[in-house]
Amino acid sequence: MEKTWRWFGPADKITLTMLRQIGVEGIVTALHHIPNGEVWPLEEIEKITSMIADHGMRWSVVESLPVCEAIKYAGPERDLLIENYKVSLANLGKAGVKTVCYNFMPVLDWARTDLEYPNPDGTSNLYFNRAEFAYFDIHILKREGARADWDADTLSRVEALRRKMTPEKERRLIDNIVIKTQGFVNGNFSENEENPVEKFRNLLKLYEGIDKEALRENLRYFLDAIMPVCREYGINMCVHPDDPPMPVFGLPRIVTCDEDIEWFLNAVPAPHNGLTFCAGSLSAGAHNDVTVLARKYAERTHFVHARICTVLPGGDFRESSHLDPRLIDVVRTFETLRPEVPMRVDHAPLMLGDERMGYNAGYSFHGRMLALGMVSGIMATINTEK
Ligand code: DNO
Repeated sequence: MEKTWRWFGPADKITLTMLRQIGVEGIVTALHHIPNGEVWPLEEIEKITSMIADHGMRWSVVESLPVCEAIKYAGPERDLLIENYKVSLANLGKAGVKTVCYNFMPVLDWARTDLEYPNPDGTSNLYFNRAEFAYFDIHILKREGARADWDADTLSRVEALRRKMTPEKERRLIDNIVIKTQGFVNGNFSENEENPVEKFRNLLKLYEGIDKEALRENLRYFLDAIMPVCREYGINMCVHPDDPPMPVFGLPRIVTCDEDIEWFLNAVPAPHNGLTFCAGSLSAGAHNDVTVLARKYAERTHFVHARICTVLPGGDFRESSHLDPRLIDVVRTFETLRPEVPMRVDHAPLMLGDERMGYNAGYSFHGRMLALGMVSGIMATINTEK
């Protein structure tokens, strides 16, 4: 696999010069300054491709070319937005950037409750506390019918939490779930959102009456519309699985399990319609065996996110080591079947001063560098075994 790294553009504190020194071959990035739904102009794309080329690397993957909410819930402006999306894809194709990651998750791009959960060794990681997440749903968002969506065990943990909750802890939860995890990747929220909870409620309202079937049909509609452009320019689209791979806030989900992936790949059977195999997102659901899924869907996997989660009793989950044997198996599968697939590490720990640098949540420098070293070691070992 090609060793890539998610870089957040010229304003990223982690520079291309640094990345070249640590063995990165390809860059994963986006035109973060262009609002969701607007066309990505060819000149803007080319500025980035040549900046990366000047540093001895290539722009391997777009992550993400965002799909606007109106495409997901089939709002009146969806055809216009899809036309814009097609122009952006064509421009990317002309500039030679041919792997495009996106997701089709309503409202939320990914979810964590804790961004600096302490590890025994003094590092920290992202963490998903199911009870805190349910607390946010029931007591902060006050979503109608929320309580009925949670099991008895989680509800009793929520009750225990409620007794010791403080306004400060509530603020931190809102900040983690809505601002810090979404602000840098999801055009719906900005870092200085005045009333994030109200905004969140309004976004949820857009999906009233949209069930899983409707969401699936809207995804099929979107893919049918863009596939001709993908064929013309040789672009591989790679949907990112839902993170976490289970229902949240009563919203329909799209890529959470084997059955979903099978539906998705068969709905539009073109080779350009493929997956971002994010072992991390899929492994956060105890129902998924990532090694089995990796093997089954290797042929339609155009991009790999190398990380893995451990599900704990009660449904919490944490990011596991990049040397977890399940991740080694996933890497082995892709090394054998698709050697040219770009791979990036993801959600590494904060360590050795990362915590003071203000990096985007999950995107530390030292932690990711160590993780890349680990995954590179796995790849080199597998190569010598061939
Ligand atoms: C979080 C990421 C996601 C991912 C998007 C892809 O760290 O895995 O933000 O990039 O969902 O569209």
